[in-house]
Amino acid sequence: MSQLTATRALLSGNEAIARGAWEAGVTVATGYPGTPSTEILEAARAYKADIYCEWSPNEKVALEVAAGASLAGARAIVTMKHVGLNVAADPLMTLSYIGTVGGLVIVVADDPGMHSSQNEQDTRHYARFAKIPILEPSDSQEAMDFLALGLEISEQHSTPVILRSTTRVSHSSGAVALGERRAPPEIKGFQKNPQRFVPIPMNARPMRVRVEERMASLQAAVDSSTANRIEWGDRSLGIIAEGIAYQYVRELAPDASVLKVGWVWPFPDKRIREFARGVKRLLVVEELDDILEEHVRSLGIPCEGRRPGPWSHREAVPGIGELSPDRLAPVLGGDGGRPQPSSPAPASATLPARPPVLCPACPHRGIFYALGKFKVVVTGDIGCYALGVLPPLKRLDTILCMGAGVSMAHGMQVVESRRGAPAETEKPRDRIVGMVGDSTFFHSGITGLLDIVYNKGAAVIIVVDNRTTAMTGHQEHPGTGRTLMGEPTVSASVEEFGRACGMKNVATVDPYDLKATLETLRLALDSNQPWLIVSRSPCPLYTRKPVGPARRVNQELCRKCKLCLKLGCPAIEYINDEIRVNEILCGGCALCEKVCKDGAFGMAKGACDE
Ligand SMILES: Cc1ncc(C[n+]2csc(CCOP(=O)(O)OP(=O)(O)O)c2C)c(N)n1
Repeated sequence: MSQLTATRALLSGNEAIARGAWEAGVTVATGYPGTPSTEILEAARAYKADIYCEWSPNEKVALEVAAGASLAGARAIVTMKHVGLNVAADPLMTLSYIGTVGGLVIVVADDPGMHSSQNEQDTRHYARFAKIPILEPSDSQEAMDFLALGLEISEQHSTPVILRSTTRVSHSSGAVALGERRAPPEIKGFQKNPQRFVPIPMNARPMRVRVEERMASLQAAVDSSTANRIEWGDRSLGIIAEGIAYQYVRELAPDASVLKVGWVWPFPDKRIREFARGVKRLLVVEELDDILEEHVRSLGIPCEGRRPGPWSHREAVPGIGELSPDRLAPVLGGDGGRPQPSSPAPASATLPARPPVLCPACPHRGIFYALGKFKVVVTGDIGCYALGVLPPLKRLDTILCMGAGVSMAHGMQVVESRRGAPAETEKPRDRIVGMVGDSTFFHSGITGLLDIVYNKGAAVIIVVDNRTTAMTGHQEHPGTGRTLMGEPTVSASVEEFGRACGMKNVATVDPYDLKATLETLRLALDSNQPWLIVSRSPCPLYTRKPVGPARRVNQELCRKCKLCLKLGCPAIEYINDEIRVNEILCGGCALCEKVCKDGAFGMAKGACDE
């Protein structure tokens, strides 16, 4: 956190949310990592004297833990990325019925443009679906203020509240006014009340009615909330905008009248009507889906946005990807009067595209290379190892969602076994392999494994265990032996989980030991049985230690067969018809040495120096 003054600081949206939680008296903060939400809990850890923080194994558990804390009377937050809310959707839908005691805010960070996500989702749908309020900040200050507002709404209306951030708000920094921690409301502990907290059908039916009554009181509250404000200007154009889109609108159309919507659902109908009455033409600018726009139309108010309105002569607001001033300029008429940049095009516009690659010395490379020696279909998953889909490795065939690497393998293998043995004229069939990371295994891989064993499947499951959640920046998980609070704890064993599921064939390999890895894979793939193979070696970026000394190519021995290039290691360069190792990048995993048939690779300091 960089201080501006004693009471103001420059904070990212995520840091501001963490600070807001501390100031608002939150005592429990849970979550599961996922870009762009991850830094919230990492920043909350700075307040661990006051806030208990945990990485839960997945988002469903995280929400349930926060719900328990809320029912016990504490203020709580839970953080996740947009797809995490799919995982937590089950508790969410019924928590809406049960409601909250201590304020509970579910912070969900959407990723328009899919900077680091497998899909684009608009979390606002969930608010409507679960019939709970959603707030959307436009900058760091609002991220902090809305967190506190969300807790208040949650307590006043006994409802969980969603705070929707987006990549741009979460990761941009802005000045924030700092305050002191306000004493949290008295925590009374859980007060038994089955009619309220136990939604068996006879209780759930009245709860369902109360949800609608709550909707009515929320509707009244949103209409008077200061989170939604009208900024009157030139009345020939009125723009309804929310989230980061508000900032772009203000930049491009500084003179226009704007209705800034911060409490997005229930919709602020009164404000919308008042605003629409005061302007000639109405435009709705929102990122991702046209939720507000559709609602404005449903009120009988003509507007334009994603769809053209009666006055439309401009381009539509883009509905796919992240908005930006550049993308919105044609919608608002040219450059909106903003000064043209005098500086040259940003470097990103002139640099050649570089596909993402596994880091040098990444342990995942060994298992991918070894898998390339077999005829397999690999149902992959999400994590650093997803990069194994790209050339030259090209070893992943599917990705769906976290955990699906295990379960989809089972589904495919069931079909394969029902197809029977291939005819003599047919090529041998591919064996089905599922691959997940260690964090993913604990997140949602275990149940899939249980399914395979229980239902007599025969897929080979590989857990690529690099001892951390690498993809999102090295967070702890149940297998790492440390908590988010920085304390040592038990380290859950993938192998023991496998055996507990009933898996008989469990093996552990070192992915840098290609020979042993190949032997184990052969054993597993030649059998007709299910296997659990744990490919274990820590991520060198996490340990911050090279695996071994850097390698160098002896040019006299190298016959340029280019086999080493098949490793896809960024440290191995092919320049001017010469294969070289970039010793600054090399992490010393020696896989190149192991795949080279000419013995051309050796330690940089030693064998090939002469
Ligand atoms: C439901 C859901 N939650 C969170 C994420 C963000 N995410 C992507 S992969 C991943 C875990 C990666 O860790 P691991 O499985 O150990 O593989 P590694 O990156 O270390 O290779 C996370 C948290 C996501 N994509 N989906």
